Amino acid sequence: MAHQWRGVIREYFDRLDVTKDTPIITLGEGGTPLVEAPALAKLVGADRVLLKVEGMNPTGSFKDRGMTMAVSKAVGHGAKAVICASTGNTSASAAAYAAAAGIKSVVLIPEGKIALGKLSQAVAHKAQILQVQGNFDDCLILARDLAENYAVHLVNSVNPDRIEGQKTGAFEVVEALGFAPDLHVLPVGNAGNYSAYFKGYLEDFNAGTIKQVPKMWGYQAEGSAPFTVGHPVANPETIATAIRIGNPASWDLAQSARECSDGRFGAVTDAEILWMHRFLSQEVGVFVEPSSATGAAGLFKASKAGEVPAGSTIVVTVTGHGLKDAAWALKDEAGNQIEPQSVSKNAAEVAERLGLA
Ligand code: AN7
Repeated sequence: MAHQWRGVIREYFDRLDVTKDTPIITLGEGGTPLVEAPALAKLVGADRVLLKVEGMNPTGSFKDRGMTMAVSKAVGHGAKAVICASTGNTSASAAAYAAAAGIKSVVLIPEGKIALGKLSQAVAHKAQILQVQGNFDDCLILARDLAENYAVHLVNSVNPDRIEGQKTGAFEVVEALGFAPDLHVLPVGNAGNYSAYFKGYLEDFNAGTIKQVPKMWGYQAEGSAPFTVGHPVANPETIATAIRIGNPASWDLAQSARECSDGRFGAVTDAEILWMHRFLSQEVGVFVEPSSATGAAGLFKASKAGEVPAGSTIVVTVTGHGLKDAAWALKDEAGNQIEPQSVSKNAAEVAERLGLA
């Protein structure tokens, strides 16, 4: 019988901050595919580009790697409720893991700014959901305040258990490739995942498993790019709602990861994000949410500036599933709604319409 993946805590038990007494709340997260993307490699002039497809996690995003840790530890501490601020994916994940643990979840979301797929998940898993009249950064301040003063356990990535779980993404990349990539590229919001991958690679480096840590390249949306402007942004704006974050919670961790890895931060426009979102669907066969295309869009932008080293092996984390925010796929390049044509049941007519006749 094929080996059943047991979730990141059991698979990486010795490399995580857990003990035999930690209850393990898992939905089988991790073990996601590293998919060869020759069309993207050709586009950017690299030897190999591989996508770490995090949409294959149980709730459809990378957040599950951190949430299994955060909720397991919360339950271990006796928590009866967890709370998070979220642009959508964290709330979907927190709600699902809280359901699995038999505890309550509270989610604070920016009013009107989360994708429908993600909201439906939080509702389905019976989270207590409040839309806050403010943006994500306001929601996080509120969540921290409530967790400090009331009996709810914070599961945002300011909780180190989240970063700890998410570092397993790097372990899996190294195991799948047998070495570290030259570059690791990913979208950045709070910069928790960027920091987590670096931590994972650094641990592999310190263990002697890899000879060097990849250069970490993180990309934000231009209207929401505190790392490229060098300070928090008060009113972040982008169609990539998952990364509509002006004051990244992991600012210091991310800056040190960038320095230690000789990496970079950059920004791309919403148009560049949507172009890459379509390219990944149409040319690579991987359907991601727009925010998740931000890393690949940044890589393409860098390649046009001649900044992608020839012969390199590049891993790009695509963070969330396309069905999370499906409305974008149903628009054409001009922004018009796409609707399948209606036809009769006559084969000759259908063939004609398809251009087969
Ligand atoms: C698809 O769900 O912050 O840089 O509240 O959903 O670790 O914040 C989501 C972030 C990238 C950015 N891609 O990761 C939330 C939230 C997707 C995301 C990011 C998010 P970080």
